[in-house]
Amino acid sequence: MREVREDIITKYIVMKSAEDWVNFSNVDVVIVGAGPSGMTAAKYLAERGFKVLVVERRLSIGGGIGGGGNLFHKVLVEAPAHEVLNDFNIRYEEVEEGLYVVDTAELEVKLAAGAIDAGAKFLLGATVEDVVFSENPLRVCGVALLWTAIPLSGLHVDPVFIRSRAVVDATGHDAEVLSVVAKKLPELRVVLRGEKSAEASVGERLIVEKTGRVAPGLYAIGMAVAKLYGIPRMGPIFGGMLLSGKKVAEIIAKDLGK
Ligand code: 48H
Repeated sequence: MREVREDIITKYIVMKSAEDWVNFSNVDVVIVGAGPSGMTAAKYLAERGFKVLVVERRLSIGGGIGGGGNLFHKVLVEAPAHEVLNDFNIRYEEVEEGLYVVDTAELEVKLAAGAIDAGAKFLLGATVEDVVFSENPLRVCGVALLWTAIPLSGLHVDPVFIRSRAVVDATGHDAEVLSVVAKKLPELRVVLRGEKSAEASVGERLIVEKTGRVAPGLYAIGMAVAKLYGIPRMGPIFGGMLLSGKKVAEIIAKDLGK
């Protein structure tokens, strides 16, 4: 095997990471959260030629996919969201007409692979804790982030910033980006109504319907949409998450002119 000195290992890890940080300090779209909706949006946006950064708090991808339903390793997907599965080359079994069962491990790794192959960049272990905004014109134009280990440590450390033309809240049930904006930028009039108890088909339909722009530069997808508009939860059926991610890519493409 080729020999390598320890300092050389350090040098290239730090140098190449820093190159990525410089390159991704200014992007077209920041997607906060690498769950099903965020990774779906990342692929379709990157395919359209946008520079896309996915920021994920954990060291793993998938968000709520891995937990399946009560840790059973399958989720359901309903038509027409199987078309998204086809785009990502994810296998499924049709158990009833228009109703499909998907393996969670395959779903999460192939959503990530699809997004990465399309050109999206993933930054793991980083937490978005605030947004960047401009007053004139009034809009969200980036995020503030910290390595996740920092908030966990309780140390007082200032964040670094990423500028972007669009920020997508794909943080799931907690809608963390929308929550910060609701609290700190009242002029953007973001009010979170809170997610409702389960009514699966209604939740699935409304999440896709309501996916879109929340304020200039700010978009919501997936369960963050449920939290924002008071939409029912749906349990381990993921068609709405996939279609929400796909829809926001179309909306952002229109807004940003591609
Ligand atoms: C960086 C963050 C931050 C932050 C959170 O929860 P997710 O899987 O989100 P969705 O909306 O794509 O999918 C929801 C689905 O998994 C689900 O929970 C369903 C369908 N529930 C139905 C029901 O009835 O319960 O992923 C969100 C991701 C996670 O990986 C978080 O770690 C990450 O976002 N995240 N990343 N900065 N501030 N907050």
